[in-house]
Amino acid sequence: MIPKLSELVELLRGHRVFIQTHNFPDPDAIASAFGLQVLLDRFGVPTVICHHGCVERAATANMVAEFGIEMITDENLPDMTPEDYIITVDCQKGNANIRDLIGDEVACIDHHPVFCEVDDYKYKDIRIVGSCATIIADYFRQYALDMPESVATALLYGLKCDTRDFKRGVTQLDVEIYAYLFPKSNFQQIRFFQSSEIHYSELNAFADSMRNIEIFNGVAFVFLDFHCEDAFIATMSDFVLDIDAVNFAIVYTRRGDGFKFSIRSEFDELDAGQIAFAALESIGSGGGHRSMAGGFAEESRVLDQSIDVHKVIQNLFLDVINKVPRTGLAARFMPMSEEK
Ligand SMILES: [Mn+2]
Repeated sequence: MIPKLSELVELLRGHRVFIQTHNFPDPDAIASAFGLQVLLDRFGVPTVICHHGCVERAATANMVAEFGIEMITDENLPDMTPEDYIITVDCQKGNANIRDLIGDEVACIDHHPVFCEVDDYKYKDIRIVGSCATIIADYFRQYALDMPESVATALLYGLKCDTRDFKRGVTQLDVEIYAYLFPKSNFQQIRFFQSSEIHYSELNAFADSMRNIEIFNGVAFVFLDFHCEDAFIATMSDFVLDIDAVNFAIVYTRRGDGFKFSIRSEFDELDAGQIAFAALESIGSGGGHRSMAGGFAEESRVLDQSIDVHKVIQNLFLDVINKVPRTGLAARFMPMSEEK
């Protein structure tokens, strides 16, 4: 059941409202927040977009600058109070990718599977579709509101990013929303954003990490042994999955007191979110979609198992993956194997 937008508007009216994206927001998160801000403004509900962490990619920063999207980082929000309302977009309260701010998370609009149940949202629209931008665009479509070109372009860019140009996690609604946004958006701008997704400064890192790739029966592990942004890990795991010998990609790097993971799967049967959840349960946390997921492992808990951290990580994932029953494409191209 899709909740009604009017319920959200009624809930928010008279309150100070913040739209919070996940930390280090990506194009889908920012486009969704921007679209929702414009939408709520139509109903006389002003909002402030906020987030923790910087905008990592030049492509994403270009989008923010082109459309004049105003976003405030949490350090610059000293006056938020517990009475203020927060709508989380492209993320859910309680997950590792969103900082818990002092305001009250009353609403959630997201497209990720639920791994951490929150029962006190007053408004919840969680639909498992290709992007959060799809859900925001669907509000405009359902209510037949006209959409500025900037919003359409941002939402379409978010949709293209999260589905990697319609290569993963695509649903019927995403296709309908593509057709809806297409005539309203500016493709030249999207092309400009899309052509800045890899930074020149990362080329060496790219080449070095490819030399460290290890593949076991279609499952690839790449450890990025240098400081890199979340967005770079995501780009790398997309890239590794494109290799013919790889059907499942696990890319990770050191972050704080542990390791940050980006995970990709090309077979529905090997659900990346479920596998990340199960593999990382004993050393941290993981979750996400069928085709893309993420996670975190605490180094101290990895070291509890062995000093060879990479072996621990590989074994945890391979143990889970090797037990997943295969029937469809995975059975043909990635049969069960004892080999490690
Ligand atoms: Mn998203």
